[in-house]
Amino acid sequence: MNLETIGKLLENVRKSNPLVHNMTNVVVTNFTANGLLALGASPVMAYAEQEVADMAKIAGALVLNMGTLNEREVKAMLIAGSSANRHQVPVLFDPVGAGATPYRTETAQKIVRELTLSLIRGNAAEIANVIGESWEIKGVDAGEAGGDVATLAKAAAQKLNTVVAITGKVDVISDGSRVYAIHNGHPILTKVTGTGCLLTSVMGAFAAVEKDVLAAGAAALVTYGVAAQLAAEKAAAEGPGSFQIQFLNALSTVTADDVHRLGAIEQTGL
Ligand code: ATP
Ligand code: TZP
Ligand code: MG
Ligand code: MG
Repeated sequence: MNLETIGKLLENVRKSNPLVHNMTNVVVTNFTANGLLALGASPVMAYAEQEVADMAKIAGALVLNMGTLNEREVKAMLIAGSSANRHQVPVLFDPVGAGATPYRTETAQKIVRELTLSLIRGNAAEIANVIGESWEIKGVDAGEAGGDVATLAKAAAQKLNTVVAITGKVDVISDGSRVYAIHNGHPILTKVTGTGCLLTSVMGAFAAVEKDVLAAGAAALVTYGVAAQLAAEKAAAEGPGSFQIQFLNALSTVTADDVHRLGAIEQTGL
């Protein structure tokens, strides 16, 4: 995985304009659609159990996000996910708040049990709770308790037989054998709600154009972090409101050249 390949994948997303079917939460819906549009993908949100199987099968990727889950939506997610699985459409999962309540933890574990997932992205606490390990979580935000996130990502990828990304100050991504660490991003991302959720959908856009899900996921993490750095240069001092606008702008203008200049990815020794 090198920065040239990542730049090419970014250009492929823009050229292909992939349709990304999102079943996401009420907090981040508009931000997610705008972020995908800015990047060069084509977002659609669809939830009705009568149509999700049809939408998922024509999409380049399906993104399931349980941020504001309810029984009707979980049922529809399983219908959409099994349609995507039947039609070889990659399914990505964001287990928002897994571990915060028993209902969230049980639902996340049901989704990983019943669907074949290409990628799961969350904070460390969410990923730990999906695989049945306890890790402090406060609402939907990662707790303070530390731990080795690279080891956790690799173990979770092996246990769930999928690519696992854990984000935070440093992002890690593993397919169960290789582990990459990405040192991009900016702390002000934590002051805008939905930056994790949008990232999972951006990973969906990359997975739609690249079958190697580890490469697609790593490329999305680097591109997203570099865009955040460019936006922060312009707006971090003004605060999260200005940053959010500049971040959407940066997703639409970030280039392969920026990725080459600022991207920071390494394969870990694990
Ligand atoms: P949480 O609820 O714990 O904030 P999340 O789902 O919002 O999780 P994040 O882990 O915040 O997801 O990841 C979203 C983006 O923010 C990623 O690109 C990540 O690299 C970046 N990020 C998060 N924390 C930092 C930080 N301290 N410094 C730099 N980038 C960060
Ligand atoms: N509550 C339920 S979903 C949600 C909140 C605040 C959004 C979480 O978004 P992110 O991307 O995990 O910060
Ligand atoms: Mg965050
Ligand atoms: Mg999140």
